[in-house]
Amino acid sequence: MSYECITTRIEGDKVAVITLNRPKALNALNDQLMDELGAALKGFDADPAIGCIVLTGSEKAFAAGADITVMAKFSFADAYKGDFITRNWETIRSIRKPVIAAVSGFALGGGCELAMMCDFIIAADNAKFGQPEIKLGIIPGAGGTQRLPRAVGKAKAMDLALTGRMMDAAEAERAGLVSRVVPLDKLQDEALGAALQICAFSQIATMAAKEAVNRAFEGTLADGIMFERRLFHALFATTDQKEGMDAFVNKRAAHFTHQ
Ligand code: CO8
Repeated sequence: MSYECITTRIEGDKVAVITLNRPKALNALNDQLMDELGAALKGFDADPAIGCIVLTGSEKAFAAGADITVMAKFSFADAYKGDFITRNWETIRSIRKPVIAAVSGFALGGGCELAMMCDFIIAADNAKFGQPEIKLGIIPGAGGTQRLPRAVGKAKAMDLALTGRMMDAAEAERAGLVSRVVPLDKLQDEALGAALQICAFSQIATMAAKEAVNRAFEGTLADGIMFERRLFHALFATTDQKEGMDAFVNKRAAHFTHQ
């Protein structure tokens, strides 16, 4: 499939890399980009050869937000009926394989929200995160007021949403928004390395781990603990569990078959 606003490639036969590609607009999100991203994510999620997906942008921008030139003319009816850029948002949430955001440069507004939709964020040292919508007379509209406080706590989320200031990579790591910060020239290798590491594990186990961790954000602690327990028990029905534990006991490397 050919795309105009993203590019895709496969690394090591098992990692899908999706690159946002609207360089002149700092990868601002529009419906075409989001439709293409949704289609690519769904395709890779359904491809049994793919174990992990990396979502990235350019050195200057992961994504500088939703496309302001499109939104500038919107009436309430346009925004409400059109569901601009968010009509595909749930697609991202429905992806069952791990998705890593590799962020360099600006991740602002919808760009920050898109990064937060991924399972974890690896940032380059030049990354800048923020929800600057307040400066445009609006508020975050794709989960920023909900996911950011869950990631960094109320105080910092309020600060970012109310002042519109940007947070650099070091602050984002301290706050818990990103899992690792690496020099810009190491970002792609670091994300690919993490993705390949994930691919080497049982795909059933990585999917279950993703599902269980996500439960921590969407329900009560008691529900989440029970959900985790059930998945944990279910994994003893897999060949990969037998292989993983046998390999440990016999001091050899495990070879998972994703069964
Ligand atoms: N939309 C459209 N174009 C953009 C955007 C954007 N979000 N961001 C940058 N661009 C364009 C610029 O207009 C410029 O285009 P041109 O060269 O044609 O003038 C080009 O990208 C380069 O940008 P700058 O010259 O501004 O580059 P700088 O390095 O000087 O500044 C910044 C970079 C700081 C990132 C600056 O471009 C900026 O502030 N951008 C806007 C950031 C922003 O406000 N983002 C939030 C947008 S609102 C949003 O995301 C809401 C999401 C809600 C989703 C739900 C919808 C229903």
